[in-house]
Amino acid sequence: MRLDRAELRLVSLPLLKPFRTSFGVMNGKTFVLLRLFGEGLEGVSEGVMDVRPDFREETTSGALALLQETILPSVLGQDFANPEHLMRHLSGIRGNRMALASVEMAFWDLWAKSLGLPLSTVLGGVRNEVAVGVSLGIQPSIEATVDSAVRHAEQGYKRIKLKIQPGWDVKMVRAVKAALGDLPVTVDANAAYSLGQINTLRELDTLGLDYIEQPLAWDDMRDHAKLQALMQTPLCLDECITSAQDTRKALEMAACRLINIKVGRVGGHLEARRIHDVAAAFSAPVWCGGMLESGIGRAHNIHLATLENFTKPGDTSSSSRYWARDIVHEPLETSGGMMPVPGGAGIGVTLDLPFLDTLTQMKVDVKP
Ligand code: OSB
Ligand code: MG
Repeated sequence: MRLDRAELRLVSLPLLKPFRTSFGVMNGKTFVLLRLFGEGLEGVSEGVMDVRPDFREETTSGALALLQETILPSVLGQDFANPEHLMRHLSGIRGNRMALASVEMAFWDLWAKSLGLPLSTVLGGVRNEVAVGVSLGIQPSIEATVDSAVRHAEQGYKRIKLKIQPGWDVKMVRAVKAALGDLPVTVDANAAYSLGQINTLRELDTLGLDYIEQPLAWDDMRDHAKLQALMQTPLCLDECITSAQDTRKALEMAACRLINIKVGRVGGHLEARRIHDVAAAFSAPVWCGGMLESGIGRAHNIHLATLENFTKPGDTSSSSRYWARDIVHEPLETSGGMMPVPGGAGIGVTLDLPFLDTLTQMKVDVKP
């Protein structure tokens, strides 16, 4: 597959409702959209870096510059036999896995289209729909949280994940658990606690949660290992994991018992699949996380989640939860807690270009 040219955009899509986590409030999603052209076809990806480096360290502005000035010029005009070949070519680039994932994922879409196959098939997926849960942001009150959790449970979501932070945890989680009965409930702290708050963490341990996601610092596996040794409830790492090597180390030191895989966080589908394989070798389940993606990133996530060891419900819930109108034509909607894998070649969704143009803050064409 020869890569002819690329188009980079910075896109802003307003959320229907603000999404609050321990690190801040999001009123919309501003993301890097990459269109990669070759052999008369087009592959598309969505970056998961944020405007502020408050989840991990990469930013939209930093990634745009790196993609435009360094990564894209080094691959355009070149021929790559497959995604492995492309990533070997880029292997000298340290870190910056969100920026690398943008190119890698757009290439997979392009390559799957050239083969005339759905991305899930090319990745080795084993199902045509994936189980999903929902991630609920921090609400103004416990009543509002219980209400929202019950409404989403009624829609069939297979697990409810609650965002927590110090002062918004045990009491709220207890109320939601009481309202939901047997439905799996999890919490995600986005790194808001430290071992100094062990008393609260021990209380969370008594609530029958399915797992606790990233309670401690974004870059600290060691303290997670200390905490896991004190807790019955499995820990799940998100921010800490950017590679298969990270995954091996985390599971070897028992810093967690399962992994949230976000393809955009770990450098693309190849690395996501390696993480999936390493976790399987440790008998650790994985599930597919989300970063409030538009239909492009969401479609990539859904295809990835068809791999065998994605045995826990993911975060790729219906697009209509997030957006009044998505940037792709095809609806990505769940029914009974299942998200169908978009059919057709590649990621199986197509850009609504006139609508996308109205959301585009910046656009640049990159040529060899
Ligand atoms: O930690 O999983 C996270 C959203 C933005 C940034 C980080 C996270 C999240 C979510 C929402 O939990 C997942 C989604 O609905 O896409
Ligand atoms: Mg998380």
